[in-house]
Amino acid sequence: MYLSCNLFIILLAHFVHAEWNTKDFLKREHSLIKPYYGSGLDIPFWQFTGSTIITPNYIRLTDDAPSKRGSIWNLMPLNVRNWELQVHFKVHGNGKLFGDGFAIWYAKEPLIDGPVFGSKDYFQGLAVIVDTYSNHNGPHNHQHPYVSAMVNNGSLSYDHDRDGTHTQVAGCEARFRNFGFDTHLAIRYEKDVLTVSTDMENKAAWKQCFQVTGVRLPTGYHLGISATTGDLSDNHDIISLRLYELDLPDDPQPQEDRSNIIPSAKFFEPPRDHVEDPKPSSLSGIKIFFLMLLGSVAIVACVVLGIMFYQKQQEKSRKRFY
Ligand SMILES: *[C@@H]1O[C@H](CO)[C@@H](O)[C@H](O)[C@H]1NC(C)=O
Ligand SMILES: [Ca+2]
Repeated sequence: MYLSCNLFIILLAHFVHAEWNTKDFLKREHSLIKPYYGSGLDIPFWQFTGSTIITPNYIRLTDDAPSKRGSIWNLMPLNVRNWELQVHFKVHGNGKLFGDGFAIWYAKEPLIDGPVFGSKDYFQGLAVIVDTYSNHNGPHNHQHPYVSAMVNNGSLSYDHDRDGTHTQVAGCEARFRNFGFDTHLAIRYEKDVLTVSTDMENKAAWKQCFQVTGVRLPTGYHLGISATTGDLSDNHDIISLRLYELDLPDDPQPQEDRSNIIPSAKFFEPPRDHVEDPKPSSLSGIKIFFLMLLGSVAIVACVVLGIMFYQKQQEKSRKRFY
């Protein structure tokens, strides 16, 4: 009984994680998993700054108090071409209004304090920004909290007044605050395709937030995560970061040296106030086909009935006149 129950749990776990290649390799030196501390007083391979505190069960980047900034950065450069970072986090607080949010970094320069959710502006690399507070007063084209990605070669500034919308490559709305269950976010970077997914509905399943192609990032940058509060605040807690090197048997692993390329994205979203895309029809192709078929049959039937009716009328009128 015990054995079969165990087996069931293992099978269930497999089912839940079926989406992930089991050969993907967890890189311990780029991950942050409980217990955080090694043998000494340091977290091996990681360094934290500002308001960050380490507890046995979570890493708190900011507490629910105004004007805090905290970060934690991986000191080992990530020399992996295709990877996935899974972030287990918890954002919670008492305020009716809350902010500002956190950012997950793959950046050239780690540990630099700054205005972009606790880190450097004009950065080089990738930022996935989890923005809980809407700063702009103009018309909204999305709700907050909002998850977006920004790819920067060092020339762009993150504009808080517009919530970064004019420099983002893509984004999606997401709700995750004050939930009683676990919330996760995954950043997958595979063959220059960037996919951000969330697991925030207590379903133990990933839901795609957005996917963009043509994102070029060099190897050798640093992973990090930072958070900030302003007038409004929240607890920004990280429970774990897991970095997987992706196992891509079909990828010939081009020998291109990626260490010196400049971060770039082929596509940027058009600036704010763009017209929302029409909602995709919920009808599938086959349903549309059958509806059209039904429609044509109805039209043919109407025409036939019309002709018959017309002929009847003609006959009647003939009878009347002759
Ligand atoms: C950096 O990015 C900006 C904006 O996307 C672009 O105009 C510029 O040419 C880029 N510079 C380099 C050196 O790639
Ligand atoms: Ca904001």
